[in-house]
Amino acid sequence: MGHKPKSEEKDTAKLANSPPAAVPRFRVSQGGDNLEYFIKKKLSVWCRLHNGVWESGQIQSTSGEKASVLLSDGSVVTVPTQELLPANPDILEGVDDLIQLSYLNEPSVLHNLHYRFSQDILYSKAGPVLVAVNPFKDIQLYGDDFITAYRQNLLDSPHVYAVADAAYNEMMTDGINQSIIISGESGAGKTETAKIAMQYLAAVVGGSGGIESQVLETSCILEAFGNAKTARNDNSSRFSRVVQLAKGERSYHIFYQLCAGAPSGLRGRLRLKRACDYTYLNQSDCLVIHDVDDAHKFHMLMGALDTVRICRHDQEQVFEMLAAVLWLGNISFRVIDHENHIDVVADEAVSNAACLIGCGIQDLILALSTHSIQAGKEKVAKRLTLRQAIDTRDSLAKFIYGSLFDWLVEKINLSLATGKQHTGRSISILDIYGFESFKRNSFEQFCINYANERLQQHFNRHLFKLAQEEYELDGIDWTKIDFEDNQDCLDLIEKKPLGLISLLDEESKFPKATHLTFAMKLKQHLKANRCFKGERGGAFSIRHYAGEVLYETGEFLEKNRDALHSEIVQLLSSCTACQLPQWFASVLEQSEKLASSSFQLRRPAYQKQSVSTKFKGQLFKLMQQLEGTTPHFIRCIKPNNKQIPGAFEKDLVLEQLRACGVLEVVRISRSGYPTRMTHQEFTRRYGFLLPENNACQDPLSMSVAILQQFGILPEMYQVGYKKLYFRAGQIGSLEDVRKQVLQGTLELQKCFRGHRA
Ligand code: AD9
Ligand code: MG
Repeated sequence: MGHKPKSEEKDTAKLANSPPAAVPRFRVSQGGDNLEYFIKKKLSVWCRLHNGVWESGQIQSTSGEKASVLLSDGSVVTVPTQELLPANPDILEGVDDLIQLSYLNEPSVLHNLHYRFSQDILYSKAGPVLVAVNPFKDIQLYGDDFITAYRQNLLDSPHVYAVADAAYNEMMTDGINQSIIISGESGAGKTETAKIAMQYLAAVVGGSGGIESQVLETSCILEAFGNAKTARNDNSSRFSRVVQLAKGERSYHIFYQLCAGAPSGLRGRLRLKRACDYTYLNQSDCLVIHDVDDAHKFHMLMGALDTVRICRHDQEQVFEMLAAVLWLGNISFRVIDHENHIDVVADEAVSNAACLIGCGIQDLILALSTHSIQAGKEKVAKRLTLRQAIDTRDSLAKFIYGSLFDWLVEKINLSLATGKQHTGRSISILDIYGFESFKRNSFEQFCINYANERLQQHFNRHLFKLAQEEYELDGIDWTKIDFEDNQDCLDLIEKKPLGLISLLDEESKFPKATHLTFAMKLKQHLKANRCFKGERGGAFSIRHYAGEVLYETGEFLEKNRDALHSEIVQLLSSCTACQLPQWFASVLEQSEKLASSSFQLRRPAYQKQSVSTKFKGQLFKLMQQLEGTTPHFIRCIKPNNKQIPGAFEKDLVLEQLRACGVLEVVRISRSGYPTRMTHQEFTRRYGFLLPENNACQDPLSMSVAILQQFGILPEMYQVGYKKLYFRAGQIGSLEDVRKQVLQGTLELQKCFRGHRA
């Protein structure tokens, strides 16, 4: 039975709200505070220097509030004592799981990851979370031998394979769907990690008829269509970058691959030119990626499309749509009056685009230059201004590309599903963009951070559930510890009718609205929420779980509207020559119908949902799917911004550990009982410290005897059926006594007198 001091419940609850300091409360240090204990024992500490960097060292002396510390490089510094934190004993150097550390302060966590990284150990655990640090070089950690070793439990060090294996086993034994949720910032290694997990799963389920290679080939296809070169990653997973690029970045790989690698027959049919001839591609002065052969990649892609059984006819249609997008980008406009109204320049760009989409040239010209509005019973065509025409053209291009991507994913899924025996169980791998905070943040960052906020809630709730379940199973009375839920922030964004998205939608529909009226509206309605702050110049900030982010409202309204005129949708549905445009239009119409019926509103035909509302809907759907799964979390960390091997920038890593919730996991563990040991393990290690007559008891009673003998404060531990649970830091001090006794510097008798005092 659980050994329970009387006042325990109250104490636990109280302590939970203010996590105990990560310094030993061991009574050996009686008569002095904890720092004195550290000084007396000349224990290692972390010492924060002027530049904010933590260095390890040994306290030499103190005077008042200052301590002089001998650093590992031999120099001695004098720092305020509040700049010191306890360091972990040597036996804990480079542990597999950060939670095993006696002191879970930031420098200790960082040091542990760095220590491992410097030995090419990329993976560590933070409790149930796998932390992966990107090496930016090939490390021999993957492939068949490793897969077999993890499959047969010959290896148990943290690895993506171990996570995938756990997911697979749980799916098979519990029959519950699984998910592997991978997050981290751009270039941190999410997509590579997802591929490594897929590689493992494909190998494990392989043998059932070629599915292995098919699954792996899909990532080649999805990468070609979904990835692009950015400033931070040559192979970044991106969305919506068809029409506008920053200098030095590229659009989706597939465009360059097509231009470079299409065989001559196909080139002719697509009226294809070189990448540098297309405005959508040449605007950023970046057409090639170092060490990448686009033509070769195109041939690989065609092979992959064959492998996943996309028929040649469909492949041809895909390429037609890609070429149509490129030609759309070359369509130009001529201003014809001083109100900036335009005509479409009738050149090869329009005729080629029309031909590839499968509509009449005049129909395309009309759709790009006019917009009909209802005037009484009549429809009147109104000429577009230059800005409107460019927006219309670009949204058509984006719409075609976006729909093409969706279509392709659906096709691949169908193809993989045909002819396979279905167990109805699945493992989903989610490669999701991490939290972002730049100098200037706009609508995209808002959407990304909103998604991360939702996932963080999922993460927190799951983590707490896990921790609690374990305590309860072991008979521990564990008063729920308080944790900072981010519901307030989600309410700020999602609530109807007065949440950020609703207000944004409302303002987006209002023709005279500007970013300033939008900012005013936000201030007016949201100022009561503690996560919101109206800022100057039409900006606002949100207090996210990972930090405060300042958003500029500048392009929020335009980006949220992303309007597609009804003319364009009609044009696409009238394309009888090709199947894809019609399919795109019909999907849009259906989703609009669904949206209007679910809101029980009658909307005018084809009025698209706003981007943020659509995003919210997709996020809800995703969360719903995830709720039904057992999640496994992988947090990817980028050790430097230059994509170079070996460099580990502590500040950068620390920032990410905070942003992706790893430090939060650590914090949560600190407020609970992070150190666990079975009674057997505990008595084996510390049993010899007891007087002999105690030694014959059962392990549980012996554990209790040891704890009492050493006067460990009752609020610092709990006794379960199987295990002992310690607050952070407790084992460190027991370890210290053990070491001293073993070294003969502390006599057993003295040690007891000291403890019983
Ligand atoms: V983005 O948000 O899509 O821009 P990711 O997906 O997080 O980003 P990605 O997986 O593409 O990053 O990794 C970036 C680069 O890091 C890769 O191209 C590799 O060169 C490198 N990388 C990542 N993980 C590993 C690894 N386990 N081993 C070796 C790696 N190199
Ligand atoms: Mg990626």
